[in-house]
Amino acid sequence: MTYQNYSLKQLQAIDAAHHLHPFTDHKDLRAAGSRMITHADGPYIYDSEGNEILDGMAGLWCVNVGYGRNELAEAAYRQMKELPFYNSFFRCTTPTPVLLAKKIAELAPDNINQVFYGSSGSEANDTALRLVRHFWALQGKPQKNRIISRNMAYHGSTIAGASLGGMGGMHEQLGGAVPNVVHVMMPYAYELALPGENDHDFGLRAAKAVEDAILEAGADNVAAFIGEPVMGAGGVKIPPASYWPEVQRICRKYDVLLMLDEVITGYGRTGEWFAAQTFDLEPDTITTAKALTSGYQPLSALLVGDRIAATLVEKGGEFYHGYTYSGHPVACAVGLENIEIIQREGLVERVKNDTGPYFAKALQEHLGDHDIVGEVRAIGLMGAIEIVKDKATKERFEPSGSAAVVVRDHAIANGMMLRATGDTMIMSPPLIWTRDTIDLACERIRKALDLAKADLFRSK
Ligand code: PXG
Repeated sequence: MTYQNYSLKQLQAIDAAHHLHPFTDHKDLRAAGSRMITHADGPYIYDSEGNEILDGMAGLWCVNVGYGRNELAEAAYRQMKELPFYNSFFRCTTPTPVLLAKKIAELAPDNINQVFYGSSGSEANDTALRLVRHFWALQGKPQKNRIISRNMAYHGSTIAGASLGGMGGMHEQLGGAVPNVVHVMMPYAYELALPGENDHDFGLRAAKAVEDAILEAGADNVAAFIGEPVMGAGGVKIPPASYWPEVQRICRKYDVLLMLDEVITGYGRTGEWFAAQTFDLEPDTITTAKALTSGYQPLSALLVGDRIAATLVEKGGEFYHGYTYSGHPVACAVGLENIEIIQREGLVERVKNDTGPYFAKALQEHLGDHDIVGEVRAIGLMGAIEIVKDKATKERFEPSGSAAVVVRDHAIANGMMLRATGDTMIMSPPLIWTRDTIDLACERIRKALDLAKADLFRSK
């Protein structure tokens, strides 16, 4: 590649002329020009101007083993030379998706032993939606096809993903969502708990919203409930401990399938291989992608529970669904190597026993008392910082969503990549972060908060 022959200005001009970006206001982008990330190593990314930035988002919630892993490049290279592609249709397959499926089944909750591949989380959720509806049709209940999801859920950006998700702006642009998906309240105590309501009771009330939606439709018409164990793009919303056990109880009571979307939480982020294990759940499906390859290759795996898988085999008949790249041998070779790295380096245990608890404590101690911080919360290596104008009343800066962008821009300028969503800063660093990296991150974020505070109150 010869991008080094181009100046930043030239690359930006070509970008503007030819490249439409995901989730971007292109008018804004033209005015600002894009930031060009050119290389990365360990926990750091570097831009075309040579700035070193600590990557608090692991790329986009995915680079769990950090950057610059030669083993992953070599696994891809070896597989490309031996067999760059063959499909898994028509009674064929190749060895790497087979071995990766076995590996994932060993790590997954006990009731899960099968895997269906795609290339993205959105594709995997499309598979999940079709599969649960197909399951009920095979059971002789084709009308049992309603899906219950939640407001502010993010399940991807294909039409199925956006329909399952609960993002209003995305629905408006869909021109017709997939029918029979409904959304209930999210378990977000910071904003939705009633005055005097404790976390436990709030969690039960949020779970009750799922039961109400089942009763409203009639259990015979509800296929499944889908949820991210911890809502990610919606703002790292960690549910109260009472929420998931109650949701699972309700699903079982009404024979509604439980679908977890672990595209963000899968492969160690919460201190277990899957957040299903963190919350002690036995879901019927688990959607995974991102950290399955640490983002080094596009790959998703829908983990399919025994009940659904057994029905496919018993009832037979073709499931008319799949992608050219389902089980792509190169992506799966990288996935296998990635999981081996996570195992070899004990990264899941490290998050659970060391860096996860340290991260939660550090955010609390270094940032929790800041004047424009309403709340910090963390689970594993996933964290959120609520930005407020007034700590006591939780009043936000106007207009909504603007303050977090100010914090983010100061953070990046000070060598810290954070993501802003609404009025919340969110973090999802690589699992290779050490206590020292966490301290450095807190230092840089504190500085960004100080600078943002000065800006935000000056402009009032
Ligand atoms: N489910 C969840 C829970 C996700 O977080 C997807 C599905 C879709 O995955 P793909 O691979 O199709 O993008 C995601 C993706 C953000 C952001 O801004 C988050 C995602 C994607 C893009 C941006 O936080 N999550």
